[in-house]
Amino acid sequence: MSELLQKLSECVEFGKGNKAAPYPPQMRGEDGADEIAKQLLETGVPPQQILTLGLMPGMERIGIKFRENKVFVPQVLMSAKAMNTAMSHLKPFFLSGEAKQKGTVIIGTVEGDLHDIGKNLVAMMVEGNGYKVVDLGVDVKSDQFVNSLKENPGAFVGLSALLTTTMPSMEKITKAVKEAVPGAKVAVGGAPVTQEFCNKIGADIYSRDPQGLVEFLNAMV
Ligand code: B12
Repeated sequence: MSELLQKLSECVEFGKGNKAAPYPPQMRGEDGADEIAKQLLETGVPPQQILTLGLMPGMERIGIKFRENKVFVPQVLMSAKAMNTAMSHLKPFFLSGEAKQKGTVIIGTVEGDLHDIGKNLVAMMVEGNGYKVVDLGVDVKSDQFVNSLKENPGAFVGLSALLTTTMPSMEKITKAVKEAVPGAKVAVGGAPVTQEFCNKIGADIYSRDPQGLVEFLNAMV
């Protein structure tokens, strides 16, 4: 069983979705995340273990490689795709409450900003590391974040901005969220965002990559 879990983590790390997938070339013809996740469930391995001992270690390894510039956006997207394929078999168990997730993260690209590639990547990595993600999309306004936070008490909020002109929205949203839900934690990120800006607007954490956010969340739960 541990061998299969190890294999599953490699499928996520190297982006092997299913047996038919030609990528990556060194795993051609082998079972992928799809087949292995099914096999593990059929042999009675709890979904929680498949997530924490199979999928998450693979996602963590790709997150670290991405931070170290050893892999790039396309490889991370392939990993996220493999992860999602496996998750489609596990989701019914999580939705039924049979298996637990570590927490909830509400994420969105701030008002006025339509860039979502980085935000989607962060969402995938966070989900891949065992959190429920509520993705509010792009051009998200303060009241949408506040309403979602009220619907998901205790959730963590993640804001993404790619335009210098939308950074003020980040400040507006951070203030609104903290005013409406005292104690709420807000993470900020995106190419123009800096630690200094994070401090200035009173957000709780800035990270230049998804892995930094995952590590912060893991330390909090
Ligand atoms: C793709 C792109 C677009 C696409 C967006 C498609 C999409 N679905 O996202 C389109 C063509 C629509 C677009 C439109 C525009 N764009 Co544009 N776009 C880009 C481009 C080329 C890539 C951005 C990207 O996806 N990067 C890859 C991702 C993976 O990186 P990332 O977003 O930074 O995310 C990473 C981190 O920042 C972090 N992260 C991101 N979010 C978060 C959140 C949290 C909580 C955390 C912890 C981490 C985190 O994790 C991610 C992974 O490491 C950049 C230039 C560039 N090379 O960066 C310009 C760029 C961002 N765009 C720019 C501009 C000006 C525009 C337009 C205004 C152009 C125009 N005149 O219409 C419009 C704006 C539309 C709008 N209202 O949003 C400028 C911004 C300049 C500035 N300083 O403000 C840039 C820098 C180009 C330039 N050099 O001029 N754009």
